[in-house]
Amino acid sequence: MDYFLSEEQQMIVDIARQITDERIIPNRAELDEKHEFPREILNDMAKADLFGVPIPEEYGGFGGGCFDIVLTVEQFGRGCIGVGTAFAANFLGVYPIILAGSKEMKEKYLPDVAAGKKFGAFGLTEANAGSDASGIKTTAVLDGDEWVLNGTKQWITNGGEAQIYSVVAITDRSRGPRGASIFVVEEGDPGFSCGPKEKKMGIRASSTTELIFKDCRIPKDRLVGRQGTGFITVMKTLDLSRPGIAALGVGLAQGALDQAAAYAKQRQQFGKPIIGFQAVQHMLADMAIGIESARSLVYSSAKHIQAHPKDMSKVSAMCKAYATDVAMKVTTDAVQVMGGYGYMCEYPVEKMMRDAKILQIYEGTNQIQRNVIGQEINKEYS
Ligand code: COS
Repeated sequence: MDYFLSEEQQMIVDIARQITDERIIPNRAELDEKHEFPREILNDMAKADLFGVPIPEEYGGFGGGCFDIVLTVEQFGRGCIGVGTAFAANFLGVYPIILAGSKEMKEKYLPDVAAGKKFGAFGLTEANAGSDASGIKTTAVLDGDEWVLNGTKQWITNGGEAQIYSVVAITDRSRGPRGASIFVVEEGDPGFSCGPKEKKMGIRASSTTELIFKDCRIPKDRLVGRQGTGFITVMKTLDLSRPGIAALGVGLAQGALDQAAAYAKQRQQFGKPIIGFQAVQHMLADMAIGIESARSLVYSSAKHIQAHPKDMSKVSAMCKAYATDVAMKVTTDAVQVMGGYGYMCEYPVEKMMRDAKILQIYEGTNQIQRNVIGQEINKEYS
């Protein structure tokens, strides 16, 4: 379907597509098998200036919006959402600085992020604070000119690989969500370490670790925005980032359909290619309908967010939940179309199906997305 992309948008898609075809697809099976972080591929993305896509122009970026990042990430998702997650989670780590950081903080970090020299991660989740984002226990206490952080973050994407961590900590427990603040913690800060890499069902190319703060001391000016505004910035960060997760889902589902359709054309049973059987055709047709409707919703949501940054929550949650549910269904059906071959590791669809599951879980489960949508509908009709 033609989405009438501008010349610049088409250029982003073409560059991201080339990296996906030449660098991600040929290496994805090995990265998955070895649980290997795709450092070299990320360097290629940096050389192609793709880390600058959502960074404002005055800080060395391309000044793109949510739609531009969605187009980029969709391509990477078609190749491997482990690699795509490493790329996208970098921005999740950097959005708090873009949304709420001071000019000095932006000048310090954003040019290096745009150049791909520094990489971001977002430290929100804890052992007992996942869906309940306001339940975090990590604390930050001001001691002279330094903040002292204590606590442990769990399942942090890009842990151990990033240089810049946006970490959410409680600065005033009595104020509930209004008592959380965000801090930039840098790799090498005293008292900060990362746990070992987690072993995961899928997206094994991406790194997932704990972030451990033991009397971690950071300068006073690493507070992002004003004290106590952390929860709101977290919510806005997630609103801005979730369409990227949705786009990973669209790309992944497209990659799975490409595999299933190509297989169905060459696989012969009962004397003809299985694509000639209506049962298979209907499965492929449903996959195509799901993908195109998800893509349309993700693109229009991203454009809406770009145009109406104060009205992100509902469309962001809708496209995240819908596109990632589609990705789970399509990858599962791709394995079904390919039968026994689909289940074997030598074909990519088993990995795609394993990978798809995380999309329905991270950056807010799809149940939480439906809560967000439901709350917004409740407000609209009150
Ligand atoms: N943008 C701006 N402000 C928001 C917001 C948003 N999207 N969502 C909530 N807020 C504000 C509310 O307006 C409220 O402000 P006031 O204190 O002025 O009333 C405050 O934040 C608290 O909101 P609420 O009471 O709705 O918070 P809850 O603790 O009930 O949490 C959900 C709501 C479930 C939406 C939130 O916890 C959430 O998104 N959870 C999922 C987190 C997640 O994605 N975890 C995975 C992280 S992987 S990186």
